[in-house]
Amino acid sequence: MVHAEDLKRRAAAAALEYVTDGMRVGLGTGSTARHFVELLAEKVYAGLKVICVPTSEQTLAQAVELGVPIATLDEVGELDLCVDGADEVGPGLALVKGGGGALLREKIVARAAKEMVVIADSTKKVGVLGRFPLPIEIVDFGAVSIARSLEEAIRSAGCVGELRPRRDRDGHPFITDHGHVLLDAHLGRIPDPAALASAISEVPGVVEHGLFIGLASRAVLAGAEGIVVLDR
Ligand code: ABF
Repeated sequence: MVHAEDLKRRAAAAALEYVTDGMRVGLGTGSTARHFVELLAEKVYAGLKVICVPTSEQTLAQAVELGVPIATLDEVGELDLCVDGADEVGPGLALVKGGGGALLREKIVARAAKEMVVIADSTKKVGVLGRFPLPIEIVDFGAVSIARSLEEAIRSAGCVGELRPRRDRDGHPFITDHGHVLLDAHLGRIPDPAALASAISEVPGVVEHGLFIGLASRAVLAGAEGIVVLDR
């Protein structure tokens, strides 16, 4: 049996082929993106010229440590490519992201990129999104009231389930890189991701949510049988 880490690394390695000299590249967050940054660093060491924008403090630290050239998004403006992991890859390359808590920057970076390539092991591919809890980043002012409005919004989009505050390893509220809190919507299934995305976005106090719709242009999925590339 192939180990999940090997599959993630294979997906990351396959996505390297989309990176060419001179590109401005968004770097994702999570264990699969971590493999990508490691492999990209080897290419940079061998002479590839890129400038990268990390999607989290974690990825920034890794890139700096490995000598990958870094800039802020405002310094580079537009990106040629963004390579990031996902928690679920659904029909039409709609994604659930944010299990690592970096969804806000991930979405800003993905939106600023001409192309977003998702890298994952093939178990992330699903027929219906929602088994993985959907992260929702909110401000902490009026969090109880925001949560109540969110529950209504979720029901209005045809979903059932429960909202739970995300906790860190010490049991404290999880605080994002931008100082917000996260709620996880345990829904089981999301029959209409676009309807849910707009219902959530309409709730005041919501900063961002982990549904990425129309952003990924390609998914590189690694399974025991090899690499499968899906295009939107
Ligand atoms: C990030 O990393 C997230 O949006 C997603 O939550 C996660 C996937 O992590 P992994 O690659 O570790 O499965 O891209």
